[in-house]
Amino acid sequence: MLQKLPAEPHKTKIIQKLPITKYDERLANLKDVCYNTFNLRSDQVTFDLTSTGTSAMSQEQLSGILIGDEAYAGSRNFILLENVVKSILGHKRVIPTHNMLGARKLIARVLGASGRVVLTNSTLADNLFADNGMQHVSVKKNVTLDKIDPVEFAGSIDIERLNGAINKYKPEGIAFMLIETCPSSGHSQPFSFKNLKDVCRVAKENKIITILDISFIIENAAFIINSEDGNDKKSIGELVREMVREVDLTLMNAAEDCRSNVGGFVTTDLDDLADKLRNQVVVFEGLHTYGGMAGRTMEVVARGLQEMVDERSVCWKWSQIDYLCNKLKENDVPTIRGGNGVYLPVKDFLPQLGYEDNPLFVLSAALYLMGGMRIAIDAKYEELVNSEKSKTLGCEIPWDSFTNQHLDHFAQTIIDLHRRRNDVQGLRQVSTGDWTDELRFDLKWGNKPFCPAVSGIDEYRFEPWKVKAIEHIGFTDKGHRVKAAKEAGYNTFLLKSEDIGIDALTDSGTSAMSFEQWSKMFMAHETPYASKDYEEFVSTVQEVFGYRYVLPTHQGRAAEHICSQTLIKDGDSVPGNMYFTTTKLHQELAGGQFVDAIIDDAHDPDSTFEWKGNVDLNKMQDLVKRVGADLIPYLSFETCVNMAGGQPASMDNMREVYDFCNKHGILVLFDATRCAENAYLIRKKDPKYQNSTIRDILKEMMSYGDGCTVSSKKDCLVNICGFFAVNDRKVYEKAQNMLRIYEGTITTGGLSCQDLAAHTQGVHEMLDYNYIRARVEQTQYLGYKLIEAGIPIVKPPGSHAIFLNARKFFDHLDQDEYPAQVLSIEIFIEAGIRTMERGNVSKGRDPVTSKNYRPNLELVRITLPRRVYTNSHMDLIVDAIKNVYKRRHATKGLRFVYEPKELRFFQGRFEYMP
Ligand code: P70
Repeated sequence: MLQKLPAEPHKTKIIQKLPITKYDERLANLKDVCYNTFNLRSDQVTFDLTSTGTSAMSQEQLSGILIGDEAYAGSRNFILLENVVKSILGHKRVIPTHNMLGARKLIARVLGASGRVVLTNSTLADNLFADNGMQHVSVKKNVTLDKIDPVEFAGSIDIERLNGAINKYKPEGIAFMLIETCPSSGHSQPFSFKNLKDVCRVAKENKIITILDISFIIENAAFIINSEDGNDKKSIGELVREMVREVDLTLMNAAEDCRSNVGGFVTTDLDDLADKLRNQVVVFEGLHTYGGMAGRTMEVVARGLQEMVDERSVCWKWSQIDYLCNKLKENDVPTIRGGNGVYLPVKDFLPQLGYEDNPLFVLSAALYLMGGMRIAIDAKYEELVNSEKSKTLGCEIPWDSFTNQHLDHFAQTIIDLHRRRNDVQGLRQVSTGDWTDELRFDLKWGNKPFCPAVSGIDEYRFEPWKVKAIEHIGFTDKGHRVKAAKEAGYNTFLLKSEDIGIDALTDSGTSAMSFEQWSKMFMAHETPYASKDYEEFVSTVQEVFGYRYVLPTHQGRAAEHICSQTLIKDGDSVPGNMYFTTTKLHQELAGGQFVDAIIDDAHDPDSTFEWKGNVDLNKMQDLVKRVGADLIPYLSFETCVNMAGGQPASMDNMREVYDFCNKHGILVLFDATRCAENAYLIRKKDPKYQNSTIRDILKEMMSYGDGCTVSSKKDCLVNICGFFAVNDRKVYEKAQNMLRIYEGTITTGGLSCQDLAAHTQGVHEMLDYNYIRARVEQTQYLGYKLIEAGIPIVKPPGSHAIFLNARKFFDHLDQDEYPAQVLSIEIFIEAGIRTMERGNVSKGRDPVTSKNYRPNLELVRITLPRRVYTNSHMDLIVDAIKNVYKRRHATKGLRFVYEPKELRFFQGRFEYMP
């Protein structure tokens, strides 16, 4: 049996922004294309619900794009494809083609002949075979729509019909037998393995060639494993090979289960047939070792073929389609569960419409209008409307491209439409044309609205991006994790990444970049000197942050080093709204002393005050009184304060603090590392800003300061980079010298131009309200779910991380038994989730007494990378912590077995107390 997965067995590597449209725009777009969704442009469509060429690739597949051997003959990529076909499918010969039609073209030339018939389980005639004079004869089992159920294997061939057809047309009159895996013309229903074997036996007895279209072999195999007796112990890989062994030839559309964008091939073990096919390749496709595919495409296809039998990814697609299907069924929406998606029976949906009202096109147009979804109709019109296929509209779900939040949106749109189906009217055809892409429609009743105006997408609750590339994550069992934890000395810093399922150690440098960022990187011109990428980096930071001078640094602490050395002199006091380790260290190295100036609420994990990042003006006042403003070079003002739990400061506080500092000649320098998150929370919590853009809010925030240091590895959505920006020319010049000495040239700060280019794009993306909303709301989602479960956390939930209160969690442990360390390692052992200790271990020992500091806050930080994990992962984290909480009193404390003097949290090793 295939296991149901609660969350993706991968993380997001690269995202692409989804086009978000408004109802009125969609209505206008629909009118423009005369209600034919085929002709909508991709930037008008939020969700293309076709699986063809739209799946997310693995990062290994994607990187294959860059290692294409574009040789005309004998390319390395083809040799790889041959080897993978051998190992995954078991066939020794492969004939590459540019796509599925290329493959069918070869078949038609070699095995087809005018007047012969094609026996098949497809219910729709193949246009290419028809054009070559062949007749389509469906021998599929007859199953009425209401009886369709995957366990029925409705894609099977009816052996009686098959025998009847063989008797009628005689083996000589039959070109070949074509068996499609989960055919879309049959609502993506599978055939059974027994049926395949029976069909192939009959074909063999009659010397009829059998061809298996393996484009959806994984979905078909999954059904067999899950519901056909005697197959539940097989792996997907085994079953795929067994299925292929039954037939003479296979055909593959590589844009389906191989998850390429394009490509195809034919495979066989029959040498003379392979030779004939090869001779046709050179006529129609290309040379026999590339067949009309670029070398890079063959690389992507080969890697995809290798990966498609990965059990976990199959389990996830299975779980996703079940998830969508169950949501619809729970809401009484008539739904057929197909291998490749859910299929909506048109008649049940729109019973009031007749044939002449074009109900299939109506349903497609209505789903676009209500939810931005496109389910295009692509066929020969007359044949389609007279076929089984036209009875349903298939919402295909590509591999790994959409999250369950997207699926929730699809479900909600379909449910809404179904509830109000009586308000939908018909379309009349106003053009002629043989093909559906040529058709134009108009409303049947021009004076009535087309369909109900449900807000749907305008109030969406999903990630505003789709997944373009994924990275597989470590999946281990508990026994393995217990071992791994012991080997790592019960310290999450010492765990190997390959043993981690969900990595919530940090949000620093761990973001998924967008395709837009990658494309800007590729366009950069590398030079250590002055460059366009540097200029764009500077002008973007100037424009967004509002400061005059900008210096790139390789990351945040380099900016802090330069800022501190430039502004602080020996004996200075540097107030800040809570310390951060690197910030404080650089202030001290420059001869300053850190003074905490955050409001008291920030130190109380149970205070629910909404601006726990605020600076306490009384503390500032006291400091000025105590040391004098002359010894205070600047206030270090952190946005969304990390160590306080990702807590924001209010705009009012920033304004008042700036006024105060100005009056005393004290500069305000922001640590604006998490500034966009702070801006979002201002918009959310301060009614004065509810209609402002993130860009405007950030600009105003920064106007209450004289400069900033930033670790761009957080909000700016890059994996490396930082900067120092400041208004004062003298400070800038001093800092430039530091940059030349310590970091690199003044135009790169030691970075590559690619890094600068990715940063420029990242800064624009962080200001996108839809993005930053999804980002912060994911953290809030996790926080409130934990609160609901009664888990003690720092309140209120912040922007980048949730902090567990380990002291309360393990109330039976003494702080010197390191409860936060225990909690972080227990969460790993429970579910492979990596978090960070922020308590007694991190704080260290008092050098005078050698005793642990025993800080007030004994916390475990669950930090969320940006755009990487989904809410399904969040649910998994919550369940894991709940389980640890249940057995908390049986959990023992830890003690050091190796304790380094400095920064002991990185390298320290522990053992459980006896
Ligand atoms: C984290 C990271 C980095 C950071 C920060 C703020 C508010 C500056 C920096 C430094 C990484 C980290 C760093 C030290 C100890 C543990 C973790 N925070 N200001 O995970 O920037 O790393 O780019 O040099 O949060 O919170 P950089």
